[in-house]
Amino acid sequence: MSATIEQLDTVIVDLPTIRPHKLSMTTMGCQTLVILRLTRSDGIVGIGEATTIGGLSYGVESPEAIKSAIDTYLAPLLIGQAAGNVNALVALMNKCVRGNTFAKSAIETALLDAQGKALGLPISSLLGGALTTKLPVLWTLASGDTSKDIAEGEKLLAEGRHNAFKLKIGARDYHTDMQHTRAIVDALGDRASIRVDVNQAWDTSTAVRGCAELDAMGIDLIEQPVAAQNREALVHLSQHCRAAILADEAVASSDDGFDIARRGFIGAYALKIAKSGGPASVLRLAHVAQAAGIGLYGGTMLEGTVGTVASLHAWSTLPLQWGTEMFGPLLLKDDIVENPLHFSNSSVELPQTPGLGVTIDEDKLNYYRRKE
Ligand code: MUC
Ligand code: MG
Repeated sequence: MSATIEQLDTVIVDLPTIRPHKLSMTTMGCQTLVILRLTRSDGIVGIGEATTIGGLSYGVESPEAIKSAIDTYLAPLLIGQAAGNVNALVALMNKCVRGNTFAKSAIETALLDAQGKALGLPISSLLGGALTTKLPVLWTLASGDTSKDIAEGEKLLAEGRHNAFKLKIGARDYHTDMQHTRAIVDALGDRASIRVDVNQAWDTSTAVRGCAELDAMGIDLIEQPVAAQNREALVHLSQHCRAAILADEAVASSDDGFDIARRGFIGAYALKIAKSGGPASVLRLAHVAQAAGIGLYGGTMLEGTVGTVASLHAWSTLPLQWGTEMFGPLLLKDDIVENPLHFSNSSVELPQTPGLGVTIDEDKLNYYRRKE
């Protein structure tokens, strides 16, 4: 008899960051992980994770809402269902629960982890196979202080840990942001690819001016310069900048990807498992992008190790023109897994053991879990 889903257990975990992480909409001093354990009738336990950024300041689902959506709505829907058919379970979730892609992503991850363990295959194999087992990883310089960012970049270059940096701009006034970016390009730009993420902070005319100035500085990639809804401007910028424009908040589902592509967008898409509902669901968006000639980038919602590995399994099956930013675990002071990822030479290794290839450290989980 095939295994059924017996139980879903969620805990909220708060992990401090190694330094304040400044984005246009919030400053993070801690990352909150919603950790899910899905138990099957054959005794196999799959794990999943959902993260967002800064409570409700980045996405529409808070950690508390993710936990509640799983506990109250998704768990009762799934319990008793055959556990092995991930496509059927995703279709059921999408039919009965609108949106809530962050919560669905944790569940899809746990289902794939469990099924991979049952079949003795890594998740990448369940997704059709990895093109590579080493993926490039950039680092985000976002301390909020130009000289600290330069020192951090110098140290990481000297250690050989990263050779591409993303700068977070948009929180401060335009001139301060441009001075900050220019100083970092002058200091590090001859040895590293420098990219910026504006996180929707500019109106259209500021974005036209800003992208031209960033182009002149030699910035390689400009991420989400305008509001997520401002698709016309995003398309226009993609067609007029030398630097590639990366759509992040503007593109979550494959429908978003199709609409932006059909409007004539020629940049790249930041894929994130949380935006699309999980490591299998995100591939639909990737395939739309590929059909439209749009580049691919492995994006992060600053996941811990569980969510980072889940993403890496998906990214490993794709040709990524712009690499990945799966550095989330390195931004955290501690980890809740027994076998952390290996980051070196500007890349990370994809685990090859069945499922995710990650085991929870129960003591650490207990220590950092939020006591209700
Ligand atoms: C984002 O918008 O890309 C990814 C890296 C980082 O520092 O912040 C995130 C969010
Ligand atoms: Mg972004």
